[in-house]
Amino acid sequence: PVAIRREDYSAPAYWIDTVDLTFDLDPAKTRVLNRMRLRRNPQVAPEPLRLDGDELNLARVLVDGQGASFRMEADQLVIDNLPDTFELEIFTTCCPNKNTKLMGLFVSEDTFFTQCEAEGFRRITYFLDRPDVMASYTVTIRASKAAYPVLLSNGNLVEQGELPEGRHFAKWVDPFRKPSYLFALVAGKLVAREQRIKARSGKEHLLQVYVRAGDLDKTEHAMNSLINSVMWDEARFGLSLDLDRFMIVATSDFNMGAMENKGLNIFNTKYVLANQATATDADYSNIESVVGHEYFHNWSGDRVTCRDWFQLSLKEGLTVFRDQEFSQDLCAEASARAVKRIEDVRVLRTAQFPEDAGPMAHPVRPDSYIEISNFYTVTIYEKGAEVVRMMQTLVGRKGFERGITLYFERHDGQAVTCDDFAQAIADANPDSDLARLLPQFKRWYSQAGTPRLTAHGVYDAAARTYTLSFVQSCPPTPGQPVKEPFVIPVNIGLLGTDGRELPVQLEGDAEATQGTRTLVLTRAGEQLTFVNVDAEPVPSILRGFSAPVILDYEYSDAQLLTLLANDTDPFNRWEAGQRLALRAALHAIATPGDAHEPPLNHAFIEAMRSVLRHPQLDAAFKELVLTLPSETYIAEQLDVVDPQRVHAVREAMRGQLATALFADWEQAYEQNRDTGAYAPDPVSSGRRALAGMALVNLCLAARTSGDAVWPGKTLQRFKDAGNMTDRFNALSALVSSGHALAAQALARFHEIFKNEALVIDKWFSLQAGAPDRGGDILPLVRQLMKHPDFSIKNPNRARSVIFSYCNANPGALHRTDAAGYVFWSDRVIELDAINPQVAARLARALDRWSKLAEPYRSAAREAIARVAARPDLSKDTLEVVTRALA
Ligand code: HT7
Ligand code: ZN
Repeated sequence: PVAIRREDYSAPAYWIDTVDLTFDLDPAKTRVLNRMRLRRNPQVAPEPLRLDGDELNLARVLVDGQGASFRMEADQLVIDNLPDTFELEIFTTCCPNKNTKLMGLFVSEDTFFTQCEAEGFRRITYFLDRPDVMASYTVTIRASKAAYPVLLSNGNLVEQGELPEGRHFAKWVDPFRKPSYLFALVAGKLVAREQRIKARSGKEHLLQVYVRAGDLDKTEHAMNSLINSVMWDEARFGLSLDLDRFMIVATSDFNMGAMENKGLNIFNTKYVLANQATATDADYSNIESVVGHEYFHNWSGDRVTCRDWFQLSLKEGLTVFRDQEFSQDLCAEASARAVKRIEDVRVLRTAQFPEDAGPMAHPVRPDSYIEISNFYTVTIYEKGAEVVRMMQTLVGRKGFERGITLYFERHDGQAVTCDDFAQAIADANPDSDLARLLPQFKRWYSQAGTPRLTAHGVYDAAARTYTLSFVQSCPPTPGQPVKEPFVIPVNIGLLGTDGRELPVQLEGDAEATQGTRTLVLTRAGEQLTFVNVDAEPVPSILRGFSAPVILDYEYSDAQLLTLLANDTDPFNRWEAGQRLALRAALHAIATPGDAHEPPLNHAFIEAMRSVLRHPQLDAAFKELVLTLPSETYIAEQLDVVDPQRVHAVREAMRGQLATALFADWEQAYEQNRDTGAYAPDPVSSGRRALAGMALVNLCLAARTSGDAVWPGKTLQRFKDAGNMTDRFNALSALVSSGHALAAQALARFHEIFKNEALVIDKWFSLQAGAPDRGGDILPLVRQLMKHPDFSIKNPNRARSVIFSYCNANPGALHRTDAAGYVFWSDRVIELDAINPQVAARLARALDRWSKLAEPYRSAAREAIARVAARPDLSKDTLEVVTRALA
């Protein structure tokens, strides 16, 4: 397969102005008539028309109504000698019920759906399937009325009626020009929750959430999230809904979370369906942010789209930033905003930092790809969002809103680049650091890898100054051996040793300011001096995680304990606890001789006790502080990783916290267990999270002590719970502590929820992701795959078993007998024949193989090589395994 390179971009040789599609839906053979008006692009030297296609059966090609000569070059349909403007008619058929890739037109539970991003439209008809070709669409859908009573596409329904032989039709016109990747069609037996809303402008809109008949009672939260999203985008950025009708449809077979097709968003059921009996607080929160994310794409993605797929982060980074801000703004309390920020940073550091350090590392704006689907990554999404956030930090919140307004005014209806976005934010803020440093700032788009920022502080008592020296560097990444310095905004505050926040005054400042100050670093090394400092301070650096970097500062334990107890910045307060825990883990891993020495020291345990007992701290924040860094995050800090050692040390730490804080866990459980009538708000979900954590610890401690009281109480809680969060937390406590009562709870859970697919996913996932004890998880996973409810073809189910084991359970995957890797390679190969996108995601599970200690390293490499050697591998999977072996 050939690599597509960003530098090879050229404008299309033809524009498509209008597309008139007629679908005759039949699961086995759907007929698609595509009538387009095209015109030559005068800015490009004349060349033949090359239309993309994939797995289509071509029946007819007419140019201006006449049979035309054409040829096929690989998957492209090529037509020479075309006039400057012409009408092109193409008639094809495809097989939706054989479409296991779930790209293009497919059938899920007797309903037709489409997925066109990034390159799925070419599986529906021949087309210039690239985002800079924007056309006006008219779509007519014809189908059996009994089997497919609801017929949907983008835009407005302009006509509908009966046809002979029990068929009917609907005609949709989209008032906005759009690229093909935003096309959508849905047809099936669906029902909708509807809500009419009035926007600020006074304009009325119809909002609809379509699901299967039995699921209507699970759509209220998605609808409320949609209403909140519409209101928020108007209030925060002045961006209003531009459609009369906005539809969301849920499907249980979907490769990703959701898709922002214009006016007709298609969602994985996981991000739509919720009621308190079946969905956890985490599900509610995910639904809110994914509904928001897709809605916000209506502007950042649909109204202004990407010129080419290298610019993917233009819409994805910006839209993740917008959904993160939305979720934060919905929090009434500042502490809940901080919790959301910590959760977002945790995702970045446990998933994106490893990606940046591994074989798939790529810049936020990549330079090349073989299969674009492989680049829907945490780098494009989450790191891209951090780049946008840094822009906001550099221009201020109001300045950023001005920049967004200018961006949409300037580029409405266009397909543009990341450069265009950064330029608009800078142009709206000409006196800002961003405008001054724009070319250098844009290195965040072009350079891969996570920068390391090393800081060192020196206090001069005589001069009453405190000098911080910073050195930044960035490791080589594939194709980028050397990096230039980044612009790094560093939010900083100073604490006295008594924990009180000090005023900060930099050399040259007229006066001191209270609280956080933003330093803008630009050079490989630089020094900044604070004046009028009465005693050696404790620096609180990178508050709020103001830049996506690894910060090295040689904090003493005492300084970290001061920050943990006192920092006014909740992010750094949490971070201090994480640093202490990480330090303990790394020390224990490095000294295997001390196997019987417990990893956590007295000071750390007492600090955790203080947090747990703290009368002012929120339950949600406590839960985050008391969660130890993940095995993946710990492993990232090591040059050579023995995954079993990492697992053993972290388990020992968990056990220590469970036992040492036993009485405090009991108290935390009793204080937080009752949250009143169920509501998924941050305060009550925080209390449920802490109560759940307490149960896990109480069951874990019971395992060591042999006590039967808490496992018994946990089982009772499982049975009596009034909502899925409490029920699932109790079940998890029994399963993760390996208690004998887990078996009956699991059986009962399955019996209650056997008809709820999303809950059964949780049931599978919990078991496949459970802590390994003596190699018991792999045989269990093999058994789960034989369960009548398991199907590898359904991506959610495949993820719940196979991914939960391979991607989220390192202690169980990395076995000295290599059986975990063999299982992984078998599943990648099996999935690749069904759904290459899902297979390629699974293939990423061994990205970090080269860091592993022996015997894991050689065995993992062998497993990857085994996959790479397969003939007929999809280019999706081939790209991932080839890069892993490079
Ligand atoms: N923009 C959407 C991306 C997406 C996608 C990409 C490849 C294959 C299947 C897909 N489904 C959705 C999702 C989003 O970021 O909103
Ligand atoms: Zn998106």
